[in-house]
Amino acid sequence: MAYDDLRSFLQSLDEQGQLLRISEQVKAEPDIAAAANATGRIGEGAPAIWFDNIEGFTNARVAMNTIGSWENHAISMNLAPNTAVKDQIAEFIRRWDNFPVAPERRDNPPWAENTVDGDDINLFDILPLFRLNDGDGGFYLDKACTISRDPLEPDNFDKQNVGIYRLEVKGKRKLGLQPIPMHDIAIHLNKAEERGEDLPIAITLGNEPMITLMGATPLKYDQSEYEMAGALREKPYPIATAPLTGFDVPWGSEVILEGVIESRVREIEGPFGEFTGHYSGGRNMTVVRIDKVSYRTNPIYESLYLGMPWTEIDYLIGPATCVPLYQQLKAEFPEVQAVNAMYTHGLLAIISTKKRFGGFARSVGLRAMTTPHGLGYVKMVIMVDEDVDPFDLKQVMWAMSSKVNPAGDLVQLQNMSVLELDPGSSPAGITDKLIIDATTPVAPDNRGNYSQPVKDLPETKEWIGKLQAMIAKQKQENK
Ligand SMILES: [Mn+2]
Repeated sequence: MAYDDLRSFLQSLDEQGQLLRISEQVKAEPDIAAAANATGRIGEGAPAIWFDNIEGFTNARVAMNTIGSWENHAISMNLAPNTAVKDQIAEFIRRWDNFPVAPERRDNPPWAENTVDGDDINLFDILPLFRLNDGDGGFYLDKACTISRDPLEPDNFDKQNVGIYRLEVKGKRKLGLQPIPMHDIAIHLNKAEERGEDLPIAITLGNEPMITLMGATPLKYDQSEYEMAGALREKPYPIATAPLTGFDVPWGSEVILEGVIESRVREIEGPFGEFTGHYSGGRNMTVVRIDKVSYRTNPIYESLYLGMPWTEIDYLIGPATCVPLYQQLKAEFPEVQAVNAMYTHGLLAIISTKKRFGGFARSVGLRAMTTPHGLGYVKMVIMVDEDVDPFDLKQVMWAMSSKVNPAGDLVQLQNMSVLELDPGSSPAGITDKLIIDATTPVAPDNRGNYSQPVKDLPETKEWIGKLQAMIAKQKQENK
């Protein structure tokens, strides 16, 4: 069963023992963020956490860490909680091929229950805001979907974008928004600002998990996140029409904020503890004016703790980064076997491929750096042979240690693009990039003395089963 709203997802987490209700009274700061931070420090299988007894707030309900473990990621995809990571990614790839699935437009969205307009808007009345890290410059909405349209083609559904961008709450109806230049919203904003116009946006909070995953997935510019969400949940995605902008927004959201990014206005935003494990510092960012708010009665406020990896965001963007990179590479190079880009949003990617000819693996690594995601993220690529599993880091380290000769296996590209948040970039947003070719050279690349690889003996498989049975029997007898 696909989830139509956050509440049905929370119910499913609850039914499968993956939602922990914290009934003791907590302080909004620092308890909520500290507890969410702790979910990443208690080992695998951490649950979502729920707060409804928060000092100083009336009727506030907060959900954190909803996708913050492999179990919860599996449940978000309607898989059994114990589904192996590799199998979750394989299923992600399988469902991806159903794209596009047309959305289903519905009436009477639950968020239409309450509305506030213009100067009557006070976000602090509606959202129980709290800071995440002790060095943050303010309150952040970091798990909201922002919807925008191409100003030159407002009726083009495919170019309407759903993305997750960090939003600082700066006033009763004022936000700061970070549009990464490589992301689709920056293309929309650039087109609007070239014409001196504001860019209308709709921001949706408290969403079911699939549109959150799609908002974090680097799709192509004209691929609809709603049509991909339909493919991934194997059912048309329910959308509704936002009252002010007319944009398509999730039918089941808890809160919808509508307004504009003000044309050519920039203001200091930050600092904010980021996915890189470092604070971003204060930087000039866009300013958002909210003109209309629609919300469910007693909305559930969902947020995401972000800081030193791993945190919820690493689960959220792990498969969502691996799969589009794999699909985009595979379309041009069918030799590509697997992509592991789960480390720091794909600043490092590990790619396994068959080789058509000498130098081929390095070319695949270069192509990864010019995919939509690669432009802003893929800074280092480790290329491995087709029989090395990029998700098995022991095998990857074997390939690194035995297959690499720095004399010919490092390709360094100077002054390439990366997102400004990359702490090593200098100036911010510019970095050298590196391909480490840990594949076995093939002709005419006749370097090295690799001779014949040592393979497991044909009889080893049989002995694995035999030994396992004997060990189990021995354990049973020693009990
Ligand atoms: Mn998009």
